[in-house]
Amino acid sequence: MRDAPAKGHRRAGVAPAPERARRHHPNFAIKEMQGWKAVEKEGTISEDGWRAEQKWALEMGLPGADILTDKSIPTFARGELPHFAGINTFLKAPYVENVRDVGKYDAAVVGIPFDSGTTYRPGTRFGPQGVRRISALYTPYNYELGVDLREQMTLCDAGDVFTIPANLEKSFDQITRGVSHVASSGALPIMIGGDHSIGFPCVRGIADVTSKRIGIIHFDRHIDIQEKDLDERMHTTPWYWATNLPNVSATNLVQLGIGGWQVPRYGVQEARKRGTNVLTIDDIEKIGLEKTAEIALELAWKDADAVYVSFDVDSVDCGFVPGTGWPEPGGFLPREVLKLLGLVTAPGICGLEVVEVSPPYDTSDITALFATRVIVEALGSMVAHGTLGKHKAIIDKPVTF
Ligand SMILES: [Mn+2]
Repeated sequence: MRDAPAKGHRRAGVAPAPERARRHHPNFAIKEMQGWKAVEKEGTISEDGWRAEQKWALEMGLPGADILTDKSIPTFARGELPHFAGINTFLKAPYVENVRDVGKYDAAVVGIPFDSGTTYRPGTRFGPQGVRRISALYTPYNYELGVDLREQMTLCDAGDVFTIPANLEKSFDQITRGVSHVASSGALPIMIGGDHSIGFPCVRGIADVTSKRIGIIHFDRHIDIQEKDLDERMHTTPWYWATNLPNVSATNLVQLGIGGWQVPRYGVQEARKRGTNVLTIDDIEKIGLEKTAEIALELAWKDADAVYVSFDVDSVDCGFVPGTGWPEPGGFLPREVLKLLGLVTAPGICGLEVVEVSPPYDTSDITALFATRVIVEALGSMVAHGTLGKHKAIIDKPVTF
C-alpha cells in the first residue's frame, strides 16, 4: 500500500518520485553513518585554540604584507601553517627549552635518538628527527573521532635525551632520568625512539616514580625478552629487564603480533618461563580486534594500576614500514593496528613509546609518518574517552633532580 504524500510536499509541476524508482536506492540512512556524524561533531569542537594560535603567530611573526587578503597570515611562519615551513617539533607543539616547565602540559614528547642496541640495521638515532619532520604534515584534528588535540589538551616537545652512542648503560641511565623527570611532572611521557632497547629504561623511568603496578601492552613481531644479545642488553632484551622491576610483572605483559622467522628462541624460552601473554596475527585475525583489545586490557590491567604501551613499528607488515631495523612481512595492516591501538589506549595509559623508526632506510617518510600516526591515535583516543591525565593518580614517588 502506498502512503499518501504528506500535505504541502507537492509543488506545482513537481510530481513525487514513484515508489518503484525509490526501491532501487540502497536502503540505509546516510545521516546515520559515521561519515555524517563526524561532519556534525566537528561543529561542536571549539576553535579558540586555533584563534589564539593565529593571534600569537601575528605577534611573533609580524603581520603579513599588505597585498594579502587573509590578515591572519604573518610574515614569518609561526605555528601550524604552512605545513612545509618552520622548525619542526612534534606536531609543531611548543618546544619546552627549560624541561622544568614540562609539567605545565598534559603530555610531553621526548626524543630518544639511540641505536646502539640494534643488531642489524642501525639508523634509529635519527628516528626522533624523522618523526618530527613528517609530523608537520598533520593537523591536530581527527575526523572520525571528532577531536582536536589543540583545543582539548596541551602538548609540548621536550626535545631529546642526551644519549651516549658508545654506551648502553650510560644511555639507559640518561633515558630513565629523563623519563622519570617527565613522569614526575604529571605530563604524560611519549617517547620517540630509538631502537627497542630503550623500552627497559623508559619503563624504569615510570616505574621509579610509583609504588603501583604497571602492565605493558607491546606491539611487535619480535618477543624482545631474552636476557642478552651479542653479550649486551640490546633491542631484543627490554622486557627481560623491565619485568625484573619490582612493580612490573611479566604476567601483565601482553605481546601482540609476535611471529615469523625473526623471533630468537632464547626470547621464546624466557617468555614461557615468565608466563607472558602472546597473541599472534593469526590469533588476532581469528578473534577480531574488539576481542583482542578486551583480552589485552584484561591481562595488562589485572591487579595493575596503570598500563604502558610500547609500539614497535615493525609490528606492521614491512611493506608499510620499510624504514626499520628488522623488517618482517606478515605483520599487522595499518588500519587494523591503529584501530587496536585506539581500543587499548582508550582507558588511559601511563606512557607510550614508538620505536624502531630508521629514517635512513625509510621511503617517502612513510615509516616515520606511521609512527606519528601511532602517537596522535593514542592521544586522540584518550581525549575522546576523557582518560588523558588519569595516570597522574599513580605518581606517589616523584623525583627531583
Ligand atoms: Mn620488533
